[in-house]
Amino acid sequence: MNKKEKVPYVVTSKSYTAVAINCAAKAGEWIKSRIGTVKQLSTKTSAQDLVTEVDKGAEQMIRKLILTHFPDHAILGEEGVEPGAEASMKALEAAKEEPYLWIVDPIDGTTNYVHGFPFYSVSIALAHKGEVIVGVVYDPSRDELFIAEKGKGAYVHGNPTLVSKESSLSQSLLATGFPMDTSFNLPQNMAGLQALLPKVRNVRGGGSAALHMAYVAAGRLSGYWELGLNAWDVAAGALLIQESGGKVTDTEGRPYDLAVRNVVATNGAIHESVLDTLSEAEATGFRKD
Ligand code: 2AM
Ligand code: CA
Repeated sequence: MNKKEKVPYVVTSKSYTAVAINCAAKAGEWIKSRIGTVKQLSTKTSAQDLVTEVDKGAEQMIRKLILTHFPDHAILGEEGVEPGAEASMKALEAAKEEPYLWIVDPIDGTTNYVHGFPFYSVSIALAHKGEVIVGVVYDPSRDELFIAEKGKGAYVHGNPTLVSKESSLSQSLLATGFPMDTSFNLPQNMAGLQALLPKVRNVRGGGSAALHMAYVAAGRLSGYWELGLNAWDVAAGALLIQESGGKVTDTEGRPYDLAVRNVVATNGAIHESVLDTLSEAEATGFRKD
């Protein structure tokens, strides 16, 4: 090698999980410090689909940090992909075979963030050949950091997380979301809500998929379902739930993988009941043709 050629400095011997935690904590603190200061509110696919300069700044911060430690890893971040379902699916298709792929949502729950409703999160996952091996969800409002490592369990505040024990829908507290796509996903999700609500204790719609999934992992929710999500909303939360003893599939019961957009995530015990109810209500979000 030419002696004068500049070789970028790479910090070695830092674990993937440590980097994920560092990124989530740093970005989360910065996001929180900027709450109420959003200057440029832009819309993506519709007037409801919001993005701010804070989303973009946080993603940049996370990208830089990841690449400082792992310059040859790939990164799929919400703000690096064109808006809309098709672009998301294409970006994932192109990236999912990468040996190491970081999947980043700098703010999951941007609408809440913009309104000062304290239920939003930073979601960071690392997939190895398509399988999620690290998942971190950070809630800056409560300073709660949820961490999962494949095969090693999941933790919040250093304590292991465990899904809840409810075994029937009538004892269950569920959460869902209200999709942006008003032509198909929204009416489908509303049909699911209509069918599930009378059977359960109640349903919450907090507005952050990743945080809802972290709550399922921690036993604060019995289950969660939503249609039309993206890989960055779900990847970290899925590992948290699996490592806490719960179950994550698509709405037709197929095992979770990075391409799953219609998600059912539960404590395991109520999983079949949720799937059956959605199926009976024809509310799985899969077109019949
Ligand atoms: P976001 O805040 O990162 O956009 C709430 O129902 C969930 O849906 C949130 O996790 C939110 O993530 C996500 N969401 C918001 N807009 C979306 C869109 N256009 N397509 C898919 N998911 C969306
Ligand atoms: Ca986001």
